[in-house]
Amino acid sequence: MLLVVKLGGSAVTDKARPFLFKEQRAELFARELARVLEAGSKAVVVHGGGSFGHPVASKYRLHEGGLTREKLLGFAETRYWMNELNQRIVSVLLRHGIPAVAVQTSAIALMEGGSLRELSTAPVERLLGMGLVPVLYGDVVPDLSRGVAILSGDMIAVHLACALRASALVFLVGSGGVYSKPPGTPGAYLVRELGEEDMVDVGESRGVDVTGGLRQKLECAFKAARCGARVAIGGVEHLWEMALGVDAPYTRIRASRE
Ligand code: IP8
Repeated sequence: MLLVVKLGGSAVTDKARPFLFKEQRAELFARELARVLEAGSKAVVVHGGGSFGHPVASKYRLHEGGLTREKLLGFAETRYWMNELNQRIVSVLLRHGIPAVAVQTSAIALMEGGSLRELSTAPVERLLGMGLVPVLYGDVVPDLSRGVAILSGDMIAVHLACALRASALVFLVGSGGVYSKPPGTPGAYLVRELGEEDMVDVGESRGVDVTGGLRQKLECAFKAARCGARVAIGGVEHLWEMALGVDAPYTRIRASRE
């Protein structure tokens, strides 16, 4: 069994406070992932930008593209902070005995017009074949028509889940799943199962997020479900249940009936 897990930036950083890494949440993630690996699964981790990548990418307006000197500085600075967050996550995984190996996403990805054109899966497959746990991340990448573009971790995760025929794709989010209304508003409840046909207004994420929030995440989730992966969105504390398909409070994504 292969698990692709997207560790949302909101799960391990505080989106409202730049460069704040939630070490204890990352520790919990590592413990849960270790349990999944002990159950005999292989895993690929893809993490988001959170308060390391998004504020920098947004400061330089990288989502608008361009190749000026200023944009190139923004490209380099965003890469620097994504690498920093990646190191923090990998180091927590190593401390928990997980053979995690960073894969620099912008070196294996190419975009065109803001859409993913290429993402080489061979390096990831080689590492998986050796028994390692590749750790990729949302990143700023070259774009053939725009110069630079932001590639979200969600897009990477769904691409890998489909290309590598993963049995499960789990999105870990700070909110603990998909809610009927923005979490915290009166009457909001956790949606336990969601299909494309019952898409409701599920609200938008807060803070700076240059890659489109919850709606884009759900589109990625439905796409992966159509590829045949078991897809779930939930909190770090339920990673093991989501990976193995055991019931718990999280949102299960139902594949389209067509
Ligand atoms: O947080 C975006 O990845 P995401 C990464 O998965 C950057 O959307 C560089 C902002």
